Amino acid sequence: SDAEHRTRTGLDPESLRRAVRDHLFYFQGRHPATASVNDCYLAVAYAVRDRLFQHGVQSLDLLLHRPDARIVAYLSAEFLMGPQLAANLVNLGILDAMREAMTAFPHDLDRLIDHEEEPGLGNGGLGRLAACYLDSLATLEVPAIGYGIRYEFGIFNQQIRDGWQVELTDKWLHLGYPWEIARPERAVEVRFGGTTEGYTDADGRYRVRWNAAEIVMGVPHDTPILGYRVKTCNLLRLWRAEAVQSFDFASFNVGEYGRAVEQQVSTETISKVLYPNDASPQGKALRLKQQYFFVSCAIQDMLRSHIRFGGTPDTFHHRWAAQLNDTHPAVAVPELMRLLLDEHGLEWDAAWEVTQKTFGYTNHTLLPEALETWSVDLFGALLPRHLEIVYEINRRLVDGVRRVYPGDEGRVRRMSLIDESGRRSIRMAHLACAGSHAVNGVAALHTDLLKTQVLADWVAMRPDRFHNVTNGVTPRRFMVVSNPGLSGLITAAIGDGWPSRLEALRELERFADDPDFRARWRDVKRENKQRLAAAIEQRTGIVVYPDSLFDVQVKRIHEYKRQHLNVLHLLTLYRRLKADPSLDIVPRTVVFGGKAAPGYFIAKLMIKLVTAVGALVNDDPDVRGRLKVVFFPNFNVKVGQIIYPAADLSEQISTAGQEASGTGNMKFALNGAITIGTLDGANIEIRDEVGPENFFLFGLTADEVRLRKAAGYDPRAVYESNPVLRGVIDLIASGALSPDDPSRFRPLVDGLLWHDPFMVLADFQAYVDCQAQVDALWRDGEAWTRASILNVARMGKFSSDRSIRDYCERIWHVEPVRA
Ligand code: 26R
Repeated sequence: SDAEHRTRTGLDPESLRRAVRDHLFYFQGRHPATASVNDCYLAVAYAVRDRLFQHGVQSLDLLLHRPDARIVAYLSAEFLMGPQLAANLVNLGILDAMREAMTAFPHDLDRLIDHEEEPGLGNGGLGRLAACYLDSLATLEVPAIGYGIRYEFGIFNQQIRDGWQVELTDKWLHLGYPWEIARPERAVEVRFGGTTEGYTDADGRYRVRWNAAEIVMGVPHDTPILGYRVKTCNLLRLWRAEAVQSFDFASFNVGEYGRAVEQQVSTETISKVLYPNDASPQGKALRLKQQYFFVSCAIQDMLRSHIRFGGTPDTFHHRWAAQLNDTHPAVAVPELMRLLLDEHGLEWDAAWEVTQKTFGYTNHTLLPEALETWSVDLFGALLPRHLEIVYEINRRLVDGVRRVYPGDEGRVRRMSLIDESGRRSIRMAHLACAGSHAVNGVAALHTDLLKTQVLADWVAMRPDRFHNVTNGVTPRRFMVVSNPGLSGLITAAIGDGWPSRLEALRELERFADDPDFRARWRDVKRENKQRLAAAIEQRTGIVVYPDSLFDVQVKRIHEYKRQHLNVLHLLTLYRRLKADPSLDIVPRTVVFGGKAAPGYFIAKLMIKLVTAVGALVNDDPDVRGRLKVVFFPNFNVKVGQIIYPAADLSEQISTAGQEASGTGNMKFALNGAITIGTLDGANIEIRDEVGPENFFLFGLTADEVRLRKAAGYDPRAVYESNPVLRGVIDLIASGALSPDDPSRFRPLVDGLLWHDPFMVLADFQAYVDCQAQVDALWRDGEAWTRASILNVARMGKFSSDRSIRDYCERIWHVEPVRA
């Protein structure tokens, strides 16, 4: 009936209210009056999901009638999606309607939004970028599927106990995840191990058969991805590993129940847990299994659908543009080759052309320890057929290099897919380059360094395949959802078109000198800071003052990101105050947040150092509350949504040349924070856009870092010659921050004094001087506000919509499909 239909699709408060009541009553067996917060949350989520699927079915219908349309497959081991409820309500345009609908229930909408737990299926930048790109693809009406792994346990939850990080299992599924739908009927089989054998087929052609030792089922779980105020609804398709049969009756019958269950348990470990490393890969067999598992599921799924829509294997690339999000899915290259050669009977050259035209590869890091390699032995044991294919790709590659550069065996060794020094291993970045028609970096400097250093040999051979696509973030989540105050103010000034046309923010420039507008701008920031102050007190017990300068560094904890440089500045301020308690200083609240990889000792020590500095300064009577140091626990997307809107100063202080792009830098600036940063990653482009007078720049350039190292950098000499630096280093070394264990921070101090690979000491004085400029601008509240407004006004370039347009034009050659 009509009324029933509206209960599933209606967007007005009354239909929504009916929909929520319906779900509560008939699906959860709850009476509205006694429903718990989780009951209400699930009911609202299901009501919203109905509306998403309504759009989803329409999107699919559209594709059915457009078999010529090219679809993007974003292959990523990580998708850091963040909370879904508020973002979906915003994209559907029913946030207010739902808020009104929920007045009839015992828990209001904001309580439910706050209750939602996020699926933390990613480590940091790379996984969150994938999520922003899904939002933009849908918003730009480009058909797309994100393919990944449905980890049962995502990134660990971080607790701080006695100032140290403690890791807890992330049980994101424990209360039920309402946004996905399992599709067991679309399961595929993935094989591992065994041997290969050659044979001659009916046409007399030599073929290869893979006799695998193990079979696993991949079961897709789909989450609808709706664009902002459009009808396009794409898909995030995550694969869960399951045993082929849950009981091995043969073993069961002879009484080997244990063996049968063991088999099932071992199969299901494949999608059990996300590896928390955000830097150095461990050559773990399970990780390679995860990678091949989801990639094989994805490629089989794509081929199946291509053929069902009437395509043939040799036109696969007409239908699909597949992006490799770093090298984690690079085994897709030999997997597509295997399917085309062995299962669909294509010849090598034809299969190779399809493969290269299908894939693009994005590099996300230059850190040498993060460049993936797999030992040939492990790879061959798990994927014997793929190893043969990798060897054949390499044979042809090496032939090509020798043709172009006869006699240059050094170049052959450098470019080979196989690293022959030491235990033989496969260089996954080289495999990804070989199998792709386009390779890109994620910010101008990063692409430049990629081209001139890490992949220089590849550029020499195929210069036209290299591109830059500077990262971006979605303004829907990181402005509209998380900062309603600022968004409302902007909309009142320039209209409501900016969230999907972010360059329109430039119209704010004419308000930068309007005293009234500035005052309202400050009011919004203050409210956001109050909200954060409350969260800080609730989670850490530390009281902070919203009138102080909120100075924030949130990101994974890593030496190259230099949280310890920030700490050295704090101790500099502290020592000044101790020397002269009546000193007139700018009150600051310095907030840190971020997870350390569980096995990364120095990173965990850096967290302890921050909390130790907090313990030292926060209640010191000489400080009188003018310096507060907070470590906000368990930084994730949800916490970010509280923190970014409340920041005055954004710390982007990595060693130049180390941070590929950074995306937190964009989230801060879009929320009116001013950046203090180095010429690294996308900072450079942010500064170009907002203007050097609205950006606090300090530190060595990437070139200077390189030259200084080449000339023999001696951190000890810097220490000896700078009394302020000596003061703070000595303070840490003295044990005053760790009376219970005076030598606790010795490893950190010694690392800085004797090695300092990230040039912390070299940049120390420039950083402290630059912070003094920050103070000076802060003291002029009007000038600060003006710079804040101009930052937002000029950040339009950093919408992920712009990034996705770049990918569509330069790399994927795909077009929107409009309803
Ligand atoms: C374990 C191993 C293979 C591994 C290494 C590195 C796993 C995950 C990573 C994470 C890296 C690739 C990452 O997140 N890189 C970040 O990508 C962001 C999006 O492009 C950039 O903004 C950020 O600068 C970069 O560090």
